[in-house]
Amino acid sequence: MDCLFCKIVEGTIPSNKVLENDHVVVFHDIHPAAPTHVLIVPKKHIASMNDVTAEDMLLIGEIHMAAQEAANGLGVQQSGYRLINNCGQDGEQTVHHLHYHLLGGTRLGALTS
Ligand code: IU
Repeated sequence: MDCLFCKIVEGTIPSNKVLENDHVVVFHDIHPAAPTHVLIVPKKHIASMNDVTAEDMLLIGEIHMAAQEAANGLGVQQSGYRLINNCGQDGEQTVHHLHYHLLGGTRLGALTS
């Protein structure tokens, strides 16, 4: 399958990983949008949020635990951070392998005002 994040998961494309376990990898985004910007990526290929099924419920929990661990390791757990999933065209999803952006290290601004 020609999927960039599958190749990063396999290690055939290098990445700057901050965490890896049996289910998830976390690595620095190549175009950081904040002082801390990592991507939390399940090893299983799931194209988007729309393709998550009941079978993936434990995996979604693993993603949240990895986000928390990465935030702690990157030193933003106490100051706070934002976890974002972009889905589909209107969500500006560009890589079609489920992933969550973890952004922090600065005040990110309110989503609504
Ligand atoms: P999106 O949610 O699909 O829009 O985010 C994809 C992200 O993947 C985006 O922030 C890119 O900068 C990032 N990325 C990357 O970290 N490494 C790559 O080789 C490529 C994209 I292509």
